[in-house]
Amino acid sequence: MKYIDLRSDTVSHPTDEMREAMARAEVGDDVYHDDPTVNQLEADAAALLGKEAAVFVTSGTQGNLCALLAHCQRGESIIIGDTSHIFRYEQGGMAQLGGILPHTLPVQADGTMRLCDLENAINPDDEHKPVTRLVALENTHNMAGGVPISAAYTAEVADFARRNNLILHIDGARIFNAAAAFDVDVKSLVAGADSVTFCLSKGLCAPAGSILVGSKDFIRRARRARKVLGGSLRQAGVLAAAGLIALHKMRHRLAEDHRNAQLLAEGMSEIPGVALKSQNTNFVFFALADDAGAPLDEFVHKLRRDYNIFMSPYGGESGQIRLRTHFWIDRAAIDKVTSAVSAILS
Ligand code: TLP
Repeated sequence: MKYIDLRSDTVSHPTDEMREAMARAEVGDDVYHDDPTVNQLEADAAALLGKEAAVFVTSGTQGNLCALLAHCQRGESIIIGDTSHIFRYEQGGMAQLGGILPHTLPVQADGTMRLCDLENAINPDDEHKPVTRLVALENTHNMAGGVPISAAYTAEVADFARRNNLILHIDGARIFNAAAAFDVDVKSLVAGADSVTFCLSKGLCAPAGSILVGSKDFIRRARRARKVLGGSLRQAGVLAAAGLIALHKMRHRLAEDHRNAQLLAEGMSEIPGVALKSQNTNFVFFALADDAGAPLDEFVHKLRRDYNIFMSPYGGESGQIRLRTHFWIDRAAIDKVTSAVSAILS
């Protein structure tokens, strides 16, 4: 990349190996289940997460929406974190298109919801209330700063869901970052979940596409939801070919992104005028100290104009800047970033 783009891991480009595999991909019409590359990707993804079946979807947003539409009826309610991506950044698709009501709970600093809050959020069998159908977790938790959610906590929520006849869905857009952070088999992080969405783009570098996994019957219903959302692709093998490399190769290098995020955080924290806020997995957040002498927008503008470095002012009033490391951010890029920030703030 000619520039250093830290705004998100969604900005990562496909690797050369992916582009070559895409050019060579065997394809067919996936609506007829005829695309061998998509079929391979779905089978491998289901096996890797320990579920019966999988469906390739266009995006994380579509995967989450297909899951909710397949699990819930109109007028039903789901329990979900108030800072979850599904609630905050997916345009309320569940309500717009599925008539599903979100019952939000506060997300704690570690990305979890308290079990007592979960218990209290289930509606009684009362004709005044929507039926509570599902609980959703997010791993890693984006707005909590990329914090990974442990297998132990997920198992507790899965147990809570089972006891109360609820479905557990995980928005695991970055579930492989969580697996890398804990150095565990990803199966352990999703063992009790009925469905999981994860992204092949973002840190895994595929140009597009996500996967939704679950039981065979659930995936059959999710495919129907994908169709009505216009997400059923034809010769999608060209994308799935990159997805296979994401799944089998790129997930093994995510710990390197986490180490780079740590180096970036350390480097930034030594610069006068920078107040480091947090670092988890591949996420780094910082603010400018009051005496830094540079308003946030001007700082971000100068980095882009003078150094080709892209950063994202995050969350408006929070006054923070969010950085994400990914495949295209190496150690040399991190050195360039810390030098540029020092120069601007000096
Ligand atoms: N998140 C994007 C933006 O939409 C905020 C980002 O830059 O982080 N779940 C989680 C936890 C996500 O972070 C995202 C993307 C999604 C779902 C949606 O994935 P896409 O963009 O593929 O629809």
